[in-house]
Amino acid sequence: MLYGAFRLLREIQTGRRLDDLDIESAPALRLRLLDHWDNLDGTVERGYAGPSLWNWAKLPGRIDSRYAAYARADASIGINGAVLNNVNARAESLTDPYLRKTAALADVFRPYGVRVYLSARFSAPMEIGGLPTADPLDPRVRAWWRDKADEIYRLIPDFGGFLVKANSEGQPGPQDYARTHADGANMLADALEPHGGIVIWRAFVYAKDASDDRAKQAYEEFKPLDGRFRRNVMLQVKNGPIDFQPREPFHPLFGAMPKTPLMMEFQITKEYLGFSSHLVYLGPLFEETLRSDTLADGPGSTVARVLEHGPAGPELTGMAGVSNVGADRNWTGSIFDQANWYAFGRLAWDPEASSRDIADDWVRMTFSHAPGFARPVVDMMMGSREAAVDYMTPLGLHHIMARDTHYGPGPWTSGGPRADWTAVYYHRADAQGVGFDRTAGGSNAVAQYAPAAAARFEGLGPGSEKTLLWFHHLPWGHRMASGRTLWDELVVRYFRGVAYVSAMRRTWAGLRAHVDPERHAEVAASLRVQHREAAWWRDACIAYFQTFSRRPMPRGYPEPKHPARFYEERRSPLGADD
Ligand code: BDP
Repeated sequence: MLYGAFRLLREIQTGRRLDDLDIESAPALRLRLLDHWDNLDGTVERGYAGPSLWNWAKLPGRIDSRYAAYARADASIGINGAVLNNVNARAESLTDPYLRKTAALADVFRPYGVRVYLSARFSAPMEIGGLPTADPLDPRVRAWWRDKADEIYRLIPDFGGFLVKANSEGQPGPQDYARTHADGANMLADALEPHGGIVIWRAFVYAKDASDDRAKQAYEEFKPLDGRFRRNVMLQVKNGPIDFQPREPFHPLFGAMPKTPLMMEFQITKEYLGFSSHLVYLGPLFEETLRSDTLADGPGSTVARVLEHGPAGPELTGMAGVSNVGADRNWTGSIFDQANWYAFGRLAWDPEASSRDIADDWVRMTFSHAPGFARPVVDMMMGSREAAVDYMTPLGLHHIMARDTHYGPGPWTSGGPRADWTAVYYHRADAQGVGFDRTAGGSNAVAQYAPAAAARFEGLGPGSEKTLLWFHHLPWGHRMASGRTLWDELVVRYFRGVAYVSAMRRTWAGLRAHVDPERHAEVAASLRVQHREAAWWRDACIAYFQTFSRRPMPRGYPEPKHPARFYEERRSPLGADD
């Protein structure tokens, strides 16, 4: 009834005919979750929409009316679960006062079919339980988690379960006790099982002593554990093997874990895609991953199919999105970022849906049905992600953003605590060429894919150009499908990305008559910023890579205004005069 009501509203709002309404629709995935990276102090990790929506200090006494509005928005696009706290979790969220706050939110969300989940800190039995260990095989630890689960379900009978980031980026986990990820996940699963709860264990791990290639680590850790998890454990895998980059190949665990239910983790908040100041519609990114063919089980074993047909049956299927919601008045930091929340929900319901159709619905419901409006706006949105790839990380480049903030260019980033937190580790530019060799002659990460998929990535033809420098280190003079050299092609792509943003500004300026002045001006201002910053990315990256290639700009393309050093020293976005 709930979803039917919202679907009817959508038909009305998008102006479809209602007289012969006859729609059947059921979600293809059972768990459609938002992961909030919200901290108990009100900050949001990688959040660009203001502080957290959850006012922990005032809960449970004061219930902000926006909690219901949030749950209603989730329900309207089929989202049925929310993990309330950051995966870099604090044990406090499992104490009695915080569980009561969580229960108050659960009460508000329940009528909208949204269950609450919590990120669980693995060492909580020590930090708030007074135990000397968090070893998952220690009977006291097991008993502590069982009691904790009982306590939670007394307050929240439909509690969804735990999300866990363990032994990753300094978080505690079972490996601290020489136990495996399966030992840790199964211990929590046993505690939740009597109540019907589940454990969502994250595959985003990479060891302290980096192996030769960070992209290989999740597979190396988890592939041997396939089939070793309890029946109520899901493994949550990021879309790509590194970390939510503008473009990554699909994660090699998809298709490689036939005995383990896998859940997709997308990032809706745009940590690496210009925060909430760049207009980047993520629908095509999500769609590209979901439609990638793992070829693990013959042609057609797309990532979407892997998610839909998990080994545990329909009950344990799902998709999670790292939320972009905050306390900003527009919820997501910008109006167009609402489309990313929206597209996530629609694709979690139907991973085979078209991101263009979804954008079209969103535009009509958000702005206007006027003829001549939706088409150009949808076109503009559909190309916006490719444009960001072009002006940030074309041709398979990745992880060349500024350190820590992850905002703006930083291809020169080197040194510091770990090589795999730098940019030079990933692009490997030298006088000969650029790119990370992940073929058999290099790290051989490509061997983690099914042979037919690996062969595709190993190819150098036009079909592999999108991930070219992800898998190959190639000479600057390498001949591309376009007939240009790699160096020239790189420059052309950087310019193409900036030109797209300039075209978006023109399109938007021409649509003034269809949008109220406030929203029109807000988007126009933001596009202006994006334009300047796209040029910043372009010029900084070209100037930097030119110090290695030592090649001239292709004919008709101007040199960057400044030498590479200028961009390196100047870490903030460029001003109008730069
Ligand atoms: C990276 C973020 C970091 C997160 C981590 C994760 O930079 O803030 O904690 O992923 O997913 O993207 O655990």
